[in-house]
Amino acid sequence: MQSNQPANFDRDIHAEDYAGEYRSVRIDHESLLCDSGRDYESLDGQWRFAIDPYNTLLRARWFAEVHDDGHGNPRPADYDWEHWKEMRVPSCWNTAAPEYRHYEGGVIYTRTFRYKPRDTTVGSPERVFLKIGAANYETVLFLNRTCLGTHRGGSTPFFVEITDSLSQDNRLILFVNNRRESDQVPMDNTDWFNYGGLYRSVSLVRLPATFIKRWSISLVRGSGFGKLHFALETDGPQEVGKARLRIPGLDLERELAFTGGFGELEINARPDLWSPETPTLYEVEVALEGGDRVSDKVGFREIRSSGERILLNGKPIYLRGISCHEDSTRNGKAVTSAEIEQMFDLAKELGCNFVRLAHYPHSELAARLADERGVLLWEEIPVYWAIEFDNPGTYADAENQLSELVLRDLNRASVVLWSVGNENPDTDARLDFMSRLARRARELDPTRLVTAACLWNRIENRIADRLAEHLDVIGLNEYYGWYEGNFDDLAAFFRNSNPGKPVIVSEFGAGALAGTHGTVDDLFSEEHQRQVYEKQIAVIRESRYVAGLTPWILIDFRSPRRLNDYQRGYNRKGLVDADRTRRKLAFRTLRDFYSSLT
Ligand code: GCB
Repeated sequence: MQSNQPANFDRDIHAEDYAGEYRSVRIDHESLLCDSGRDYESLDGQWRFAIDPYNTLLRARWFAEVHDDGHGNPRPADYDWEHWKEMRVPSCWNTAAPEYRHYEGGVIYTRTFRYKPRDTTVGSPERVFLKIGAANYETVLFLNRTCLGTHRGGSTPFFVEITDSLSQDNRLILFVNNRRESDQVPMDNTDWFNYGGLYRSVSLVRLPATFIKRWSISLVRGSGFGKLHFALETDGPQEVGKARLRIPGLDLERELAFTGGFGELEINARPDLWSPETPTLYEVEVALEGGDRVSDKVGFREIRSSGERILLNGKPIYLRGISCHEDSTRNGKAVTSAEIEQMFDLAKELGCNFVRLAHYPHSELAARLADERGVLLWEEIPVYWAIEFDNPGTYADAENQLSELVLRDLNRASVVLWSVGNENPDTDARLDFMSRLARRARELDPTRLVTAACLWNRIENRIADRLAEHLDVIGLNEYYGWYEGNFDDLAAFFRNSNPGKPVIVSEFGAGALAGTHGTVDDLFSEEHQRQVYEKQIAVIRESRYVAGLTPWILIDFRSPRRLNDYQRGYNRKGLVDADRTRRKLAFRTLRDFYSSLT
């Protein structure tokens, strides 16, 4: 207690700065570990759950489980973990029960688990980490009465070392808060539903004292597809040692020395190239001498831009794409692997070789499936609309989310574009903010292209955004035929623009309620949506510098901003309805266009 506090100060009810203590230990991208090929112990399943709208777990330190008044007398507790309702992890609470549908704020998840150290033959004790696949938006983590830190960002994974906090019987508490705030990324206004919850898996992983923290392998750009770059980072006391890289499919085995926990290597190799037509993946194994080992399936491909073209493996490629949200009527953002497969099935049925995963990092499973199925991906962070570009804390949050996404998916051949934002006003503060993000993406990953979905200059009716100079590919959102009524302006728009770089039309579209028919002039009819697609395609296909498109959007999605009688809480610009059963007329229009290109 501080000395200037009154004698009757009671921390539980008077301390309004209670949150600072939890936020002082940040869990960020530095926590990320390479995942693949490891044994996980799942902590998914039924947890105990309560909504905590006043953040009392944090204010009154419930996690400390103190049940006396400090003088040995019992004191009542206002929580009762084991009698709380059950909540399945992973899931979004909004879809779990009607009473939670529109809840935004703090919730408490808790469960117990048993732990016994594994017998280790290597002599050194094991280290134990928790992985949280994703929790929206801020998570404060407690194990056995101790706070282990706070993570911000609702769509990326994070890890926490729990070795020193473990006992045989353990209580884990996660305080998850999805309250929308103007200084967050995204901020409080978005055109999608703000699902809450521990909506990706929670697991435990045991590692040796020194382990492989991260590794990456990729084709060296400009090497004529004949060189691989391999990099390795270890964590633990043994900072100098040897690692072994094996790619059995290439008959390749190399030894690598690491010092200071880092090592890298260039290797002559000529793998079969990964592409949408031939999504070849190689098993890659990495092992530390006498210790840790990991493996993954990796594809090798080169992506770059040249003039107004995007080149995949040295050849121009037209990106036949579609935009997608991570949303299902049944599970919200906690999409199942079957639902992700279904999304790719629909994209494939359209003839797509490319998907824009808007507007935030989707499940890492999406990129894994895209690797296997030969779908190129645009991945994005939720720097959306008017976030606080002049707020350094907001920048730090955005940069951290970008770093977590890039580090998570470094070895995914499908991912070819990092998008640093969507539809942001062209202010000085935004230019500084987003150009720094573009630099950060390149620093973490020089092998891919950087983009953003930009707005156009409304006064001059052309592409003109100061951010463009910092991007490899300009994403362009335009809604001629929907928000902008006059189609003639669209042709003029493309004529007026001379971007000097490849452009992806990252959005166009029109709302239509599946089953609603009318004339081409009836808004929200399938016929009107189809006409918008026909007219857009007629102009876009003639453009010299358009290297691809991802119309908005594959599947209708929940949006609390959409309240007219056709919408009823859904954005209806999908080519398929929210139930994923009915294809609207425009589905065929886009499919026909894409099939004419192959
Ligand atoms: C946009 C946004 C997207 C919206 C869409 C719409 O420009 O990028 O998030 O959902 O328009 O439907 O208005």
